[in-house]
Amino acid sequence: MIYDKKNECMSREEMQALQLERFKAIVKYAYENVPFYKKKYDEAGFKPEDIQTLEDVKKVPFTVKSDLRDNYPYGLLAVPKTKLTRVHASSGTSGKPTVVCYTENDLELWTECCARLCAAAGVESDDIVQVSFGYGLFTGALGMHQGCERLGCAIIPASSGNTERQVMLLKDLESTVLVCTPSYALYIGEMAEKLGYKKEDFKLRIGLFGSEASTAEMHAEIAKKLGVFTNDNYGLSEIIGPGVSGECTEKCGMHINEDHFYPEVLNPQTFEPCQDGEYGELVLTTLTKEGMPVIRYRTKDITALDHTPCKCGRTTVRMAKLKGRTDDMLIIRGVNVFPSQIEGVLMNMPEVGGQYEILVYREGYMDKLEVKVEVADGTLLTDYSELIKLRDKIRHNLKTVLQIDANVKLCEPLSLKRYEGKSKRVTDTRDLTKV
Ligand code: DLL
Repeated sequence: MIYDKKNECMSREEMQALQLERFKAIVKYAYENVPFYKKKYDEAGFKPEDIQTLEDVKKVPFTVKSDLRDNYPYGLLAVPKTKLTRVHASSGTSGKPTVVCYTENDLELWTECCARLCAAAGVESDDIVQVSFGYGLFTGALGMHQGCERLGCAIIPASSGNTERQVMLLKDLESTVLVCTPSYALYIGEMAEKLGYKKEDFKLRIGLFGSEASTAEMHAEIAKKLGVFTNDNYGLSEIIGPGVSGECTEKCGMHINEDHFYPEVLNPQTFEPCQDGEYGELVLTTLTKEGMPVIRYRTKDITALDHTPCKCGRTTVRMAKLKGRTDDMLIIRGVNVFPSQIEGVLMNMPEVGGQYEILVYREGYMDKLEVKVEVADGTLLTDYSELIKLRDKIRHNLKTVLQIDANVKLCEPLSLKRYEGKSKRVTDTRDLTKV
């Protein structure tokens, strides 16, 4: 079902005209209402009137994560605090969280954008939706909750954690849609198996997964365990939360709600726009947000755009599954390695399970890569020669894709750490300040 035909199926000309009109307005609005933008633009010699065409967008200075942190908590508001109706925050790895604020209009916009992506994944009003994201400051749970509620679904606000109970709820409450991170879905699937359930014991039909990178191979693994049609959807707190983009049932990229979020994919070195299909850094502008407009935000997420027509009938541009982030790309002995490449190799091998850990460390002056992965069948651990054979096969497959040697460690099933939210699979102990 196309939730909002008028806005999801415009011609390119109509969309560009709308984007230009909104871009001009939001830049002017931010300049006039947020001292941070006024100062930044004045210093750069940029004036809102400099934007006459969409080409001119490149003249606008970028906004980066530290701008949000430096203006903690309310420094980027374009409205008085009294006009706010919700505040969320992203956890961040160190120090203070990044605070994001919504007015009533922003909440309405957010709900509509999430409703669009849930409908695109096939969610319908009869569905029973189990939201297993952590409720709280994190935008994932409430954002998707609101979107599915708007479609008329019954919502089970399960929150994350207590995985045995998640399985019980799935079964007893006959949930048809599961909302969580892909890594948590995999864990729930494993728990269901451990408790003796088969996928046929559940009524699940759709998995709405997002908030962290996942490969097509991982989706296939989840589909096998839980019997769901898996959907990938993307967003970030700084921009709005979930609802920026999501896959339709064709699964050929995530449709961006580009009437509200203007996307650019730029070469991270030159900042020149990438061609369709060429990977670069996603830069997003909120075109309609009122409480906290964010202009040309460098997401650090790496993706590529696709303007070719989609079979679903939506005309909105699609972004490829994320390849990773510019800051999670590992440079190992000079070679660029994305954790998603390692995941792709492992998930293609039925002999290993879905969980893995990546360790990068330095021995003397030499970078080392270690990949820990669980064997799918625990009995293999007693057969030394089979184990060596499997280890060498994984090493070979990794080398083919990564071009570097990895030390592979095989572990018992269910022995690696599981995550109830975003997973953390990479540990890099190198001190990169010392070369
Ligand atoms: O994770 C918002 C969200 C919640 C999106 C639920 C989808 C579903 P943050 O916690 O601010 O917001 O994290 C944003 O997570 O910049 C990406 O690096 C990563 N990310 C989000 N969705 C995806 C995805 C939410 N589908 C950061 N694939 C972003 C890969 C994703 N990475």
